[in-house]
Amino acid sequence: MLSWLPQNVSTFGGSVDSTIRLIYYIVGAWFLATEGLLLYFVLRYRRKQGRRAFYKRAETIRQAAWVLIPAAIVLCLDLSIDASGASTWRKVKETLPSNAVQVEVTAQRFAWLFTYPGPDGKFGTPDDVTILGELHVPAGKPVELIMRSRDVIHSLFIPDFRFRQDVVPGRTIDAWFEATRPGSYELGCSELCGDAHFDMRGTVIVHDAGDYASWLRKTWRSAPAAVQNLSGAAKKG
Ligand SMILES: [Cu+2]
Repeated sequence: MLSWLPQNVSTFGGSVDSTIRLIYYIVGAWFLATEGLLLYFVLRYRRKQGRRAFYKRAETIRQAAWVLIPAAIVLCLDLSIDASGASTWRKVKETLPSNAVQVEVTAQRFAWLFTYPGPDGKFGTPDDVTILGELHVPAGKPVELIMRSRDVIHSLFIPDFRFRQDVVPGRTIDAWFEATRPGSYELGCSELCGDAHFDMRGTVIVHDAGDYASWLRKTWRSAPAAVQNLSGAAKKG
């Protein structure tokens, strides 16, 4: 029924999907019930010779129950959606795994820059490596993104991971995900940020653990040239 959702390749994607599914079925069932009833009443009580419309107040408990009981059911279903959403929210947004691979994310009009700490493991040192539009991560390991914006609000969106996080100028925002399967996945900006907003499209490349280590080594070796080329390319955009 929900086959239009993209594939799920993250550890928390299943929880996000189950909340989406819950909303979908609850709202869907009420939509069918209320529209069906509306259609029935429209036909059943249509205009007829000799029958006049009249206004009826719900003065007895029995009459008021027609409104109060459905309202109570809607409230209970709302609370169950809230409960499901809150536990997913806590997992995705309020906990940060401690052993995560860290990558700095810089958003600017109109590019994503991904910075790796280099062999010394520290950010802000000369051996940092910055890559334009390509986020490389290992599979099966939590990845922490340390996110900043240079200009306006952007939003990093990776549909296959059920990952989306706004990046707000003046703030550093931490977010995380853990990809379950190696492969190449689309990322984009989901906050309209200017006339070349569509250019903020990129790729997440999920390596298996061994591949990721060798990719890192290769990237560090060729780093200085790569960084210069990439920061030049980013400025042009
Ligand atoms: Cu943007």
